Amino acid sequence: MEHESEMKEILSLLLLLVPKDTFESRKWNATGLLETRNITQDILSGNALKVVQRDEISSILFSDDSYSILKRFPQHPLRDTLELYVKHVLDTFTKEGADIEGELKFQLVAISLLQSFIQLNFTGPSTTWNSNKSLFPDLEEDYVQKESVKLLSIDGQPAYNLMSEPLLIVLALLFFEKGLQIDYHKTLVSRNRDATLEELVDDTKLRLSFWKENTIKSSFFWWRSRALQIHSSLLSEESGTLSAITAVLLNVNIVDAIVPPVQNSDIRRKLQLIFCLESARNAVNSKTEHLAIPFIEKSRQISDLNLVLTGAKAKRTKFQKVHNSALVLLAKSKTDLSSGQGSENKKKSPEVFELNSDLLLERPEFESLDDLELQTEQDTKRIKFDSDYRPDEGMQNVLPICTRAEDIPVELKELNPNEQPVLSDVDYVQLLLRYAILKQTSPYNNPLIEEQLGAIIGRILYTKSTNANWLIFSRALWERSLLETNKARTVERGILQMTSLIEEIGIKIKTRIMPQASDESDELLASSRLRYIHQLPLLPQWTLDMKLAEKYMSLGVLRSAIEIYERLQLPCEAALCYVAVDEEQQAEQILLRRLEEFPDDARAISILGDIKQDPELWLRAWEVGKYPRAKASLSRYYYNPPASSGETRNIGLAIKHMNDSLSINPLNYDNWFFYGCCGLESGQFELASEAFTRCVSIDDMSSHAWSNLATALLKLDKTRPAFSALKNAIRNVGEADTSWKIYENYVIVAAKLGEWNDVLFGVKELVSSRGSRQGEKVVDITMIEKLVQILMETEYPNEPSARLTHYQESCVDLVCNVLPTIITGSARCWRLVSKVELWQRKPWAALECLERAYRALTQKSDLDTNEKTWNEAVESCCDLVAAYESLGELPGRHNAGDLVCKDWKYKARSAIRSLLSKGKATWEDSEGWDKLQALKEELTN
Ligand SMILES: *[C@@H]1O[C@H](CO)[C@@H](O)[C@H](O)[C@H]1NC(C)=O
Ligand SMILES: *[C@@H]1O[C@H](CO)[C@@H](O)[C@H](O)[C@H]1NC(C)=O
Ligand SMILES: *[C@@H]1O[C@H](CO)[C@@H](O)[C@H](O)[C@H]1NC(C)=O
Ligand SMILES: *[C@@H]1O[C@H](CO)[C@@H](O)[C@H](O)[C@H]1NC(C)=O
Ligand SMILES: CC(=O)N[C@H]1CO[C@H](CO)[C@@H](O)[C@@H]1O
Repeated sequence: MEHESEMKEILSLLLLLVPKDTFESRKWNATGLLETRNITQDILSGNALKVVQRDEISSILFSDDSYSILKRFPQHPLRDTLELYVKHVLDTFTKEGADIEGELKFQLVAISLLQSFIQLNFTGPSTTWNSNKSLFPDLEEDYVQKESVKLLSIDGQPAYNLMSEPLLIVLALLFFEKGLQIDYHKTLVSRNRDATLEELVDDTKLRLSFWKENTIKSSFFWWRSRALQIHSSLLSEESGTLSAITAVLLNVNIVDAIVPPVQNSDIRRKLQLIFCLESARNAVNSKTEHLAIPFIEKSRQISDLNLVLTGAKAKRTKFQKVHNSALVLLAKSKTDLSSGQGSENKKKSPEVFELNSDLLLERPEFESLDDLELQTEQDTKRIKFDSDYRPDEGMQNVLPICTRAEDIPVELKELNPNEQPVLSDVDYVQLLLRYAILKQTSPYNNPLIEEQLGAIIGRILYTKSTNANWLIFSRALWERSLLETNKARTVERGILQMTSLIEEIGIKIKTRIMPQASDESDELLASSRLRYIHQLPLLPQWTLDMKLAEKYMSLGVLRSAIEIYERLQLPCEAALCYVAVDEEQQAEQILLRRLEEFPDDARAISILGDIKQDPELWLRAWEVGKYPRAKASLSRYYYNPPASSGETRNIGLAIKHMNDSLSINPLNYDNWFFYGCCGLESGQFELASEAFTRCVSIDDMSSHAWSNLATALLKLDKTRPAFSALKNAIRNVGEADTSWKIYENYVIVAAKLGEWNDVLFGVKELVSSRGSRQGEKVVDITMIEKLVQILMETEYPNEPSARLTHYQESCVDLVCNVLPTIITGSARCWRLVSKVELWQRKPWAALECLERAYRALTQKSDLDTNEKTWNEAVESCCDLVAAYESLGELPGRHNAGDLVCKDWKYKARSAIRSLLSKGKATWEDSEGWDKLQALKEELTN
């Protein structure tokens, strides 16, 4: 195709949202795709709205034909009107444009609409586009706004009422759908409720595979995923549908189609990098953070970012003399990547940073790197980061930690912690994503986690640079202020920062905290602010206020929180606020008022249902909007009905309702888990195994889910798969008190499969973790006997230099080293130890074991009263005597002519005598007594 490579390059640079200069400096062909390039340039200069004002574009968008279609609204529904309109626009573009250029231009218009919407609601600076003027000149603006917002409802959730220019995003979404020839039945704009999520996913996959080598379509897929993420951010909760389709769209093939693998260029690497970052971001946005971990790890490999968290001595303020231990994140970008950012980095960024406000940016001063494990617990100012702190494997990938300074990679050790090098912008983005993953997967308000989070933010904010990107920098400031509000010492300052940031972000005003805009044009600002918007977690303007309100709530300042929610017109959130302080009446009133105006707000109906615990309301919420949480509430209700309802547990209904909820939102881990437990409880093991399989596909580090999956599989006689599930459970098991149960199952299943190495491993874990607390009671002696029997069947190596097999070595360690530390009175155990000592040709040690067994048993306090104890003691005495006899004269420990026990006869006799004298009072007539007497006779002869 003519201009193929040029087109690929244009689309790549556009996906990367490179600075205008970078784009201009490429060596383009003199002819061809000229218009496309000019339009792209408008978008890259932060002037997306100018695109629709270009003559050749506006003559299509706003032609007489177009207006005659648009006039159908409001007699006809807005959705139908726009369907016709967008179809008309696409047809006109592809009819008029020469070969590919028509389709390309159509895509560029879609991108312009999307970027303009983002600028208007996320990043600023504000610009002018007036929907009613452009498309519906005769209609009331409010009416167009309201009807447009309605089209953005999905999965029962309404979109935010007061967003600016909703029609822009609606159009962008429709343009992307039309460009991919998605039919009306499968649309996500005013989603058709009869199309199941499965159908939508299959349809998307079909298109992806059909066009997997088509560059323009691949770019369409990618941009559509971005648009869906924006759509998702306009809702109060995550939407299963939007997250699932985004994840499908972000298919690795799209990178290949845009820059083929043969072309191992810098651009390709950058595209792969943002692809990974966007995939990770989707997982973060949809609250399935564990799915982000492989992508974030891949991002690190591609960009070659080197990072590690470690300890350092630090002074926190100018006035503080003592040095405390603090955490510091050492990080370094691969150099050629940051210089590869080229002209942009050399040039000053449009916004200037002054970071010396004491109040706002108190920064620690690091003295030297420090081992973390050296810290003492008594010193409360220090971080307790003791040496057995062991973050799990996944979290190690999110934030690698070095507890000892000597383990820090050389490259990072050389860095001055106070003046770390500037990172490339994408690496900052990566840090912010790692931050989000860590934050979302960690317990709230855990001081150690907060320190770690603080260290990440510190690494972003404390770099001496006048070139930081506005979006990255303001996000870091925002997160930092949220962290500050979690600490008593800094909570007021945190709130103050939040408030001023809300005022400042997006508005070009003279500022104290935020970067100040120099005299550059709005366009330059807009483009640099938009550069990484598709890789970072999305925060529309109003959600900043919502976070502030949440913060007020958590501090107990109810009035301020409610004021904010009312100003933002978020009745559901205000109602939840009242519920939190047990003012249900108020909450109900707010919701009822909302429902008068918006009777189809499924989320509001469902929340009302939650307050009143009324199944009718949940059913209605499902009916009007298929709101998945309504069904989840119903499910939990029937699983555990309130006493007042007079109902009893109905697992069948609980399962049925949860099944419905999961069909709309299949990305909810907790709901799958609950569903699985219902399956186990009701004996539906296929269902349970499906459910827990879904759980571990969302979070493969959940030991509980793996273990429950194993339980279900065992019931289905799938022993081998159950065993591998248990292996995963064990890999991820923490220090939880219940972990021994998992090991116990593991041992049983491994034994069933004859995996003796695994049995051994499990038994050892059990003995060492529980044994130290509960002693020999927890020892599964039968299992250990089995293990010893297997050991006995092998040969102890004859050559002194020969090595033991792994099994032999490990079994010897368990029986001879671990077991003796916990057994006290069990002759059976000691006999086992003795057997193994003998196996490894240590008769002296074997004899010692039997002596210890004898001593333990003869010292038992119920020797006089309990015949069983007496008999056991007699038996151990017999064992001991027999051992003296057979082992006594063997060569001894030193192998220097010494014997195992030279005076064995004497010792044997005194052992018998001592036991006889102990039993004399009670057991003179017993069988045991006679046995001892006979033994004594034998010895004297
Ligand atoms: C310029 O156009 C010619 C012919 O149309 C093509 O062979 C060449 O690859 C193009 N160059 C670039 C940089 O796209
Ligand atoms: C593209 O832009 C250049 C300069 O910016 C202008 O000279 C040229 O006429 C434009 N071409 C088209 C087709 O818009
Ligand atoms: C747009 O809406 C405003 C206010 O709702 C109305 O006054 C105006 O007539 C409408 N049309 C135009 C072209 O602005
Ligand atoms: C819901 O139940 C149907 C019928 O039993 C089953 O085919 C489907 O897989 C279930 N859905 C989920 C999400 O488990
Ligand atoms: C409704 C709303 O929050 N609008 C905001 C969208 O974002 C721009 C730019 O940040 C703000 O100026 C608007 O106030």
